[in-house]
Amino acid sequence: MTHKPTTSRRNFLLYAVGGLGAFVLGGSKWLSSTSWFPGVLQSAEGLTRHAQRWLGSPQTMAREYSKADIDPVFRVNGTTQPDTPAYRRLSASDFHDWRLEVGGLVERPLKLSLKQLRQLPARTQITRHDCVEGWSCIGQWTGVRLASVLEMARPRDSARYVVFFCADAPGDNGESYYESLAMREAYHPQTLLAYGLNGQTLPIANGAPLRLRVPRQLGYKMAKYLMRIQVVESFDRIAGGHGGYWEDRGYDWYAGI
Ligand SMILES: Nc1nc2c(c(=O)[nH]1)N[C@H]1C(S)=C(S)[C@@H](COP(=O)(O)O)O[C@H]1N2
Ligand SMILES: [Mo]
Repeated sequence: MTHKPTTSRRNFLLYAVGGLGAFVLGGSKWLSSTSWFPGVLQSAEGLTRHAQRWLGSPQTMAREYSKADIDPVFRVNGTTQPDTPAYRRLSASDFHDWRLEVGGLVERPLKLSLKQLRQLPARTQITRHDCVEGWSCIGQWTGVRLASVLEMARPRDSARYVVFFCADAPGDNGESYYESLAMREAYHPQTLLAYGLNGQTLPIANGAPLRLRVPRQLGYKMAKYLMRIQVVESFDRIAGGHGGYWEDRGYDWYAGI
């Protein structure tokens, strides 16, 4: 598999770490007053210190586009309708009973409903999706930063990767789609757990109820139909051991563009 290099991606802006600090501060006030996750964000200062372990130096931002650039129909690819009884049951009730599980090397494992995720501070971004197959598409994504969810779960010092497990098993051997990101990419301000596309609820074909958006990476990294997130030190013993469904089939794990 070859990666089509994209040349129009050089319009990078520098991201200042302070930006996330300010966001976290704004969010913590609200969070500490809710009952569904009491006392989790003790102080904004502690929170920022915690995140800083993973943030490191400033990161580049993917280009963000204007509303006029949005493609009227966002193309779909890979699984467009997970074909399992469990997923069908969840979608039949509009994902009311769906929960995002967050576990592994975290101090506080979580189970988050869509409602809870929607109550967290939201981010909307218009970015371009590049598939290795050679097409791209611009869409407006709305969701919660993965950083916010990780801040609540509090990854342990040994954490190195975040692994995303999906509801669909696209292959003929029943292996589920999954993906992984390094902690630094996971905390990137544009890395979203998205529940909205172009101002609407995320359609099933594009990964409802929740999918990953990592705009500085190729399309296959952006896991759809998220069910579980696991923080790990190594993905050696997960599925084929290469950190993703397509990586186990020969794609590069690092799919930066
Ligand atoms: N769970 C899951 N996630 C997935 C896939 C898939 O088949 N299953 N395909 C990937 C690929 S190759 C691409 S290009 C994008 C397609 O997302 P879209 O359907 O919203 O265009 O999802 C990625 N994430
Ligand atoms: Mo893709």
